[in-house]
Amino acid sequence: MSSSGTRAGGYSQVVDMRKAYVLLAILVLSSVVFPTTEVTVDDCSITVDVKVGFAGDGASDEFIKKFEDGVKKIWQGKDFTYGDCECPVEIKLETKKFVTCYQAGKDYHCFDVQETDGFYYSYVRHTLYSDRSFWRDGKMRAARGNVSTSNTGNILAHEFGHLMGLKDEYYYVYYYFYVNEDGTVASGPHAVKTSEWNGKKDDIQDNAPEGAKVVLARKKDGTNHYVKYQDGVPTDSIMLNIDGTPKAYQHHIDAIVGGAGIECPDECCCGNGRVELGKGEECDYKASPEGCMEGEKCTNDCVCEIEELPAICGDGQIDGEEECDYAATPDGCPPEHTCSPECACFFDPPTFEEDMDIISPAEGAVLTFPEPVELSFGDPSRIVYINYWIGEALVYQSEDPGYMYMLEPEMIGEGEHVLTVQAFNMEMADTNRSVSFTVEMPE
Ligand SMILES: [Ca+2]
Ligand SMILES: [Ca+2]
Ligand SMILES: [Zn+2]
Repeated sequence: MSSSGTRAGGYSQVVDMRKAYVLLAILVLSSVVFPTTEVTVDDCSITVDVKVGFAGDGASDEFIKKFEDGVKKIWQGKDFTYGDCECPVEIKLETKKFVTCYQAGKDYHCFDVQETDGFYYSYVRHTLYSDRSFWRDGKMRAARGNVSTSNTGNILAHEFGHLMGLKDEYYYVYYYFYVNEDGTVASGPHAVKTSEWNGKKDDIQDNAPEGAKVVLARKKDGTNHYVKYQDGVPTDSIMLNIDGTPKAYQHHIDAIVGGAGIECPDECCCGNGRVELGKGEECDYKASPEGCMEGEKCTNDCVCEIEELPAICGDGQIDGEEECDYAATPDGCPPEHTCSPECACFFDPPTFEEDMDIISPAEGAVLTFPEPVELSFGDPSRIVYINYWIGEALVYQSEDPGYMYMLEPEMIGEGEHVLTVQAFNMEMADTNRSVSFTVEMPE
């Protein structure tokens, strides 16, 4: 499989009973947290955090860099997604150097790295190959492994796959024939998985034709098993083949994230470009068509809403972004503001000419007692002084704020009169208001 004579290999763990009890005790004690590999979902993003330690002669910074580069090439920056909603999946690696893997404890997976130029089997010793689940609440317990400095980046990326719970996608098989006593072959080649050989050995022997015996096919190197690839897996899958340019595939991500029991939340489906009515969506704003009825629009929350027509300035309706509409009554602006042709309010105080009114005396009033003239000003600061006229006579000039003037019936005399109030501004422009009144003298 590998031209360098190095193979990424699985490993079946064999422990004696005493060790098994120790292992069980450790598992019970550490069943709360297994933080070496952890899969978490935050909002709609899924992260796989893997913590890997290195110990041994070959655990140099240079080797760790090679490991990181191998992982990067195969597993990182790949736009992986998970689930119907296609939540983005990111794989992160944290590395640390230890004196021994014992020191790495439960917090890190750990590889013993051998310094060598030659042949070396790399493997991960893991509960992966037992029936017991290695995931607890999206967390995995620490695995131990062996690698060497002669391993390629691809091999290291393959072993890294095991640290995320992936199994090998190749397996070893025995090929055997039934051979007659005279040496002639009684059957074509048969195959059985290496792991099954011991259990089936007797059956295979029993099924031999009378007088025939089982002969194992032998490879040139003297071993008698061959590598088989798992059906349906692409031949350049990293968990199957470490030669050439292997890749990580979607089925790996499904196995990692799904195996850890993580789900991509249904609400994450909004915006993935597919309308998913069963996942709380009425529509999807990235889909085409969006899935709404005519005249409706899909919101960012994937709900259909009646599409707002653009506001038209001057149509007499204040709508949309319009502050006001100059053709509407009222136009929608606050007092002393006017609606512009662009339907925005602007400050528009009354002009000087519009600025004054006589409130009292009222038109046609009858005066018998002294009465003050009451004026109103929109903006008194515009007025500098005021002249009061009775008929043609200037009777009073006021510069005081308030501009008070008292009408005295006795001084004015009986009969009809016209009061004219003449206001001047700073530019000496003037405006005036008049009112008619009658004076009646008390008897
Ligand atoms: Ca969707
Ligand atoms: Ca309008
Ligand atoms: Zn492997």
